[in-house]
Amino acid sequence: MIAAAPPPARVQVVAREFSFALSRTTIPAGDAIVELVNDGEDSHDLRMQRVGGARVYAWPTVLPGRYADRAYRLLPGTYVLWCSLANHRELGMTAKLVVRRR
Ligand SMILES: [Cu+2]
Repeated sequence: MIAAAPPPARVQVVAREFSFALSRTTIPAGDAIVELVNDGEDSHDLRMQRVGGARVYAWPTVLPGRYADRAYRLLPGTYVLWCSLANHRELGMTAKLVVRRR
């Protein structure tokens, strides 16, 4: 018998000038759908990296009023999020997401 995989965790990252607001700051490890929503007036993107990890997860640049979903399988850890456009990160577009063990 094959156990059903748990449904993916979901988190929404709302971008504005100049901040990110997360719908949840902790999700379980495994499959996750992270949705970047641009609620601002400028374009924004999203980059995410696990502390101690090498991979940088990337979302495309999203225009105002648009969104982009990406599905990834995430290991437990603390992830740093930021916008890579212009100097948005320095202006405050950074956040943390904790992925905990199931
Ligand atoms: Cu930005």
